[in-house]
Order: sequence, then structure tokens, then C-alpha cells
Amino acid sequence: MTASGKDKSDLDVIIIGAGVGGLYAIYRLRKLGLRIRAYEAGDGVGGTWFWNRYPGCRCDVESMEYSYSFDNDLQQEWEWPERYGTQPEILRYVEHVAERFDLLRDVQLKTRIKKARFDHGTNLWTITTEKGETVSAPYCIMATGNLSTPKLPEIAGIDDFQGEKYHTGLWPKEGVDFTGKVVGAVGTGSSGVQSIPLIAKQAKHLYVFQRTANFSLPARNAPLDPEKERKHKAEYVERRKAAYGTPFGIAGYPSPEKFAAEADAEERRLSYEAKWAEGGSISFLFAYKDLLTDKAANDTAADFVREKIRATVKDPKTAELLCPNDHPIGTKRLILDTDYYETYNRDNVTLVDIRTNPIELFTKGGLQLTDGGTYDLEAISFATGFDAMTGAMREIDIQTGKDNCIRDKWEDGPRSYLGIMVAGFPNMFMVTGPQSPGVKSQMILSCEWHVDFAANAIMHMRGKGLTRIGPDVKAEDDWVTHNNEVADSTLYPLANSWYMGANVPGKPRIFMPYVGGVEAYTNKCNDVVDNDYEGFRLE
Ligand code: N01
Repeated sequence: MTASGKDKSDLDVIIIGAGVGGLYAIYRLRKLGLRIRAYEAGDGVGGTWFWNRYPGCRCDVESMEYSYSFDNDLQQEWEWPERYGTQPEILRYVEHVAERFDLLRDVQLKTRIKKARFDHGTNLWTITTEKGETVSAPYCIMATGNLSTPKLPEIAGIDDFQGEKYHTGLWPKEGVDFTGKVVGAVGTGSSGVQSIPLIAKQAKHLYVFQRTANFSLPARNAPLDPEKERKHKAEYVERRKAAYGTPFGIAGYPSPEKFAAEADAEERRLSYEAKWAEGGSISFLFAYKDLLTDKAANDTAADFVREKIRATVKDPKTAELLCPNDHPIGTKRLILDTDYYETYNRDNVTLVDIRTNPIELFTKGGLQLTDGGTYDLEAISFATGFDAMTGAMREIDIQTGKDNCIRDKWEDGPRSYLGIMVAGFPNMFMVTGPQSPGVKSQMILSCEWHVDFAANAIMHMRGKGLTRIGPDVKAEDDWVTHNNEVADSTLYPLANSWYMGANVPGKPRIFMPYVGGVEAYTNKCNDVVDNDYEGFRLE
């Protein structure tokens, strides 16, 4: 790190974040001969997989897919033990990649960036760390992650609670032993649903405080079938290419051929039954063409899952509470679980409905509900999610002039061109930014796509002797409009999800990811480049 006042352009590209995207940026840009450095808040690399160490944490994309594609030897040699990778296994993989390609020498750990300023005179970004150090470069890549700003509930007394308190997104490295303890679990999204069965196995008693029931499907995790692995590896290169031509960036799932109404009730039941037995969310959502666009079609799938919940959970009142009823299936991230619903048949687990009777306040020894009921708790696991998609960038004070900062620009929701750049913020690239398919795709593939786009753009600029690139306001406006139109043609906006910013009080309700699919998106990006970076201004 250059001390303030020294040579201001000792790097070509600053990378913020050393998760999956940031690490690939180091690899890719270094190969191009660029001087780069990544700044990472954690004391290790891996981003999401570094921070989310809660029990049961596992990826919901199959391990043969959820990996880098940039090096065929890497993808051939790495062996995944299970169908879905656990957090420790994925972190081990990411650390292996960092070591294998000698990426760590360009990472500065334990360094949180507080400020980023662009100087229009010099065309340099200068970033400032928490400790006040600064460094400058013509380009800056925000590899800050979409789910990297953990959020605790804004409920009175939360700091008064004297027991153990954990957030799934900031879980202690050494793990947590709940043995013999009375534990509360708040939050029943993916993190809650994955952790609750394991916490229940340890706790003396577990109270699950549920505000919204979510749809969850069985993951059917198992040791990886060696024959499946062999076949997959033989086709790896073709599968990766094919992935860019699919909706979610994952090849191997045949597109649905029928609308739900084209099948009768029995045919639909058999189809859902087969998907349920197979495990996994993409396959389930691919049962029919219109599950995410037509409410009546969606109801057929949602009813099927509700019936499964009723058939699994023995206490009818608990089963009914666990049946999601406020959003179409798939419009919140569809969860994959192992024994989630079965967990409610344990004597030491109680589901508490905080939709009709919210948590009023936390106390020294537990919490109190609105009706005055109290719960004594020795530990609380908060699986309450993140200030998603925009939180990490809004935490950095990003400015390109006195009246132009990202916090203000995104006050009413994010605006970007392709989720890659923001008008008025030149030379700043985002990795899987809002209005890109990032979180609705195989994330690692999308990270590679975005880093490649930035790398190619930077080399294009250098080749032409240009120094400043950023989107036109009109191109950005059109992309935002397109993003919203595509979202509005689906059922997604019907859910109070983090895609909509709905989980953060006061956050504007705008649908943030691009749901037109990876194929449409990558085609658009290719057209933009082929048309001389159409929509970007290169100066
Ligand atoms: O967070 P969430 P997450 N009082 O926002 C509740 C990815 N991920 O960490 O629905 C009471 O989904 C909230 O209730 P409600 C994946 O993309 C992937 O679980 O807002 N409750 C909800 O139940 C996922 O979607 C994997 O009413 C409050 C929960 O907390 C994303 O990360 C694993 C509350 C938050 O759910 C985020 O998942 C884990 C309050 N004040 C995560 N505030 C896999 O790959 C929030 N809640 C499998």
C-alpha cells in the first residue's frame, strides 16, 4: 500500500474484495501484465465462503457446476466429495485456487475500504482504507459481493441480550457448540433452513421464530457418484460453453416443453413427484414453462410442496404455519434442505409464529413478543439475511465529484448499465452488480463473465490510448427500464424478497437482479462489444 502523498498511480487496477470474483480478477488481469492489488476486509480469501460458516452451510448449485471454468486442469483435477459442496469444502477449493495460481501475493487482507474517489483531472481512482492508507489507479473493480453486508433485525433491545449472539453471515471460525442450551433461531431463509436441523440436534431446546414461511425442497445430497463425475469431466469444456446459453448459467437441465395447463392434474403430480425425488431447485422450476410467469401454473407447484410439508410435519398446526402462503414458489430463492421439515417432529423444537405476534423487544435473558409472551434464551442464531446487492457498495463512500456519490445515485434503487458500470462513475467496474443476472445464475460463471468484460474493456482502452470509460445516461436508463420490464413480466416482484430490497426497512422496493436469463444477457453484452462498446462513452 502506498502511503498517502506518494506516487498516485502505482497500480493499474485496484480490486476491492478477494472473494470468488476478486480472486479471478487478480488471475485474469495479472496475466494481461497489469499491476493489480486486491483489498479484502477478511483475514482470509473466499468472500461468502469465508464468512458464512454456520452449521449446514452448503451451496445450492451442484458442486460439479459451482466452480471456476478458466483452467481445465483445475476443473479436471479437483475432486468434490459430495453432490452439493459444504462451506468448508468450497472454502478449501477457493484457497486451493488462490495458492495454485499464486494469487495471495496480490491480496492485502484485513483491509476494509471506506472511501473511493475519482479525480476527473487525473482519471485516477483513489481508495482509502479504514486505517487511512490510500492507493490510486486508473481503474477500480468492485468485487464486493451481493450478500456480504449481514443484517441484524432492527428490534429494540437487541444489544441488551446478554446470551450468545451469532449472525449466520459472520459465524465464528472456531464454530459454536449449542449442546445443552436453550437456543433461539430467527430467520427462515436459506441460512436458517440449512442451520436449524443441525442446531436442533445439539440444543437442549430450539425455538424457531418464523416471520415468513419459505418454500424448501429436499437437496438429496449424497456422495458424488464417480460415474457422474467422470462423465461430467469428460464434457466439462462443452458444458461450460453451453452454460452461457441457458437461463441460469447451468447446462444439463433440459428446458421445459409444456405449459402447466397442458398437463392434467395427475400428470403434473407425477412430474413434480419425480423432481422432488431427484432433488434440486432448477429441475423443479423447469417442470413447466410458465411456473415463474403465471400464477395459476405456479399454484400447482406450490400446492404440491405444501402437501409435502403437511405429509412430513406431524403436528397439523405447525405444518400449516410452515406452509408458505404469501409468495409464489420460486419468487424468493428456492431453498434446498436436508431434513428441515422433519426437524419440527423433534420434541426439542418449537416453531413460534412472529408474523401475527412479532418480537417486541430483546431482553437481557431472551425476548418478548408483542402479546407479552417471553422466551428465556441462552443463545440466538440470527439468519436474518443481508443488505443485498447494493449494501456493500453503499457502505463505501464512492464519489466522483462533490455532488455525485453512489449512495445518493442509488437512493431510489440501483441504476447501472448491464450491472457492469454506473453512469457518472467512470472506470469503475462491478462484478455481478445489480441489474445483472449474477444472483440468479451460477455465481462463479457470472463472476468470470464480468471480470472478462472488464479486462477486455481495459485492454481495449489501453490499446486505443483512451483513459476514461463509462456508460451513457441514456443507455443506463434504457437498461434499468428493460430490467424492470423483464421483472414485471414474471411473478418475481410479488414476493417480499431481498431481490426487491424488501428485507431492509426503508430500502426502496426495486427488483434488482436481471431475470431475462444468462443467455439473453451474455448475447446483449457481446452485441455491445461488437458494436464498439455501444452505450459506453470511451474518451
Ligand atoms: O437470508 P434471507 P439468508 N424479524 O434474506 C427473516 C444465499 N444463500 O441468509 O422473509 C424477523 O433469505 C426473514 O423473514 P422475511 C441465497 O441466495 C444461499 O437465509 O423477511 N425475521 C427471512 O426469513 C439466499 O436467498 C445458500 O419475513 C426477520 C430471514 O430472516 C441468500 O443467501 C445458503 C427479520 C432472512 O432470509 C440470503 O439467505 C444461504 C426481522 N426483523 C444463503 N429480518 C445456499 O447456497 C429478517 N428476517 C444454499
